[in-house]
Amino acid sequence: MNYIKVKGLSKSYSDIKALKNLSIEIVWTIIPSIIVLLIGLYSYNIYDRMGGMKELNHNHEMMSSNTEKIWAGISQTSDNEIAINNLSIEVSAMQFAFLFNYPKGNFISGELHVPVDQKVSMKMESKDVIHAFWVPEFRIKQDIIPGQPTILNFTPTKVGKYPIICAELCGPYHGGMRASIIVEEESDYNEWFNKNKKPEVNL
Ligand SMILES: [Cu+2]
Repeated sequence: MNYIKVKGLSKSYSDIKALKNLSIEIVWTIIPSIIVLLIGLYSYNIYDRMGGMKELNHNHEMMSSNTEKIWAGISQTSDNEIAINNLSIEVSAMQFAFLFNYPKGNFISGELHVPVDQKVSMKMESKDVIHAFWVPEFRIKQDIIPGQPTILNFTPTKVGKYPIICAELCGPYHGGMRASIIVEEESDYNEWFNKNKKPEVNL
């Protein structure tokens, strides 16, 4: 019964004249090719504007050690840029959470707060297995690897709360490894920052 059905189907397909029409084949090949090419060029341009094509610098002032090798990242920031715009955050990933360390405020947060329209520089490292920092709304994703810091820089442009999702299968509770990024007006961010910041302890 099934055999007859399949046979009948293949026969009706071979009868379709369009499959033998060269001009239609050319049109439906060229149009998607052009669309794909344009999407590719557009994406390349955005990735370039984000700094994705910049070479990774191996001695980064933001980092604790000058000789630390940065393995991957989107948008390397020059040391100058960091000096001017110093919103640097250290991200630790572990099974099954993200932690955001604000070295300037000497505190750690489970929520990532950033001011709108300011470039954020994040250095990320995993405490155990490979995780991935993904903010679907921002279209950014970067792996977080144990022992090999990666960099992710971005400039949020819209106030709001967005999900951060681990995009690398990292264990049984991987699906629950989520956090939030809160993009807020600079005054709100400063208020939050000042409320959380701790004085440096001199030992
Ligand atoms: Cu994970």
